[in-house]
Amino acid sequence: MTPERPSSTDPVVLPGWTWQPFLDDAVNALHPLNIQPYPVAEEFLQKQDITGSRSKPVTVTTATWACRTEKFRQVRAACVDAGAAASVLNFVINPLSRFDLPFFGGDLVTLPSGHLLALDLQPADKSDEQHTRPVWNRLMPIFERWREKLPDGGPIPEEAQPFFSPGFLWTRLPLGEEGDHLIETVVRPAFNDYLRLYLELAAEAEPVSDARRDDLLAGQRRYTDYRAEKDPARGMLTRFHGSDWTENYIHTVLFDL
Ligand code: DBV
Repeated sequence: MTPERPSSTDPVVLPGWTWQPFLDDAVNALHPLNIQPYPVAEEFLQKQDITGSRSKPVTVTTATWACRTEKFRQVRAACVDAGAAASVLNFVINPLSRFDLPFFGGDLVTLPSGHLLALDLQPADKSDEQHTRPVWNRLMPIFERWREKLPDGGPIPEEAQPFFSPGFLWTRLPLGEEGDHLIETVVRPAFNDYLRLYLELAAEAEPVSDARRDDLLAGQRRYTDYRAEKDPARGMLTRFHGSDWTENYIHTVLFDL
């Protein structure tokens, strides 16, 4: 059988998926960068299974869009569409450690209990001012503009703090019209503002020394190891696609540094 998406840069199109416009915005924003496919095994490019109960089966599709560019080691979007059961866009840009850049991290999650929305430019080393200050100076005004329009998402685990910037936009919204309206008028423009700033920072970034690169790489590894270990999607993905597939997906695609 010919796979539906032989390449990681082939479009992901999931009809009715909540986050399709966000993914389309992101892919369009990346297009000027001479994007190249990123190697992703076929079973992770697009995977379909049946979940739910025997009397109410639900089709679930998980698709991965990914690329690399001159300055990005890996850009990847994990796209989950299980209808009313779950809808997720988890989008991460992993810069090459040769450039002094944070990660772009977006976690847009719709569950039967509501929407969970996280956006940040996440530091590789939060204690390194040379790494954080130029980013935070430009991120904070954008953060301030959008966060006053959204309810606070509540506490996040203490152990996760080192991996977030002070510009971490984090909210929970109810399902229904009110939530949908905020997603369209606040979360989507915020997502695009964070991404625009990130791409500006990347465009300006110059290669660093080998010693500096090694420090940045060590920070990137701490971040990636944490994300792989604590991935909040592990339970959901295991229910949908099984444990072997999920562990391989987490370690060889989502957090593969
Ligand atoms: N999160 C991922 C990946 C996902 C994913 C790869 C492929 O890192 C989805 C999917 N996140 C996902 C799901 C949930 C969350 C929750 C399904 C709900 C889990 C559940 O309730 O069962 C932000 N995401 C969360 C939470 C936080 C984040 C703080 C709540 C954690 C919890 O309740 O335990 N994820 C976290 C984060 C980034 C991120 C800050 C980067 C901006 O990607």
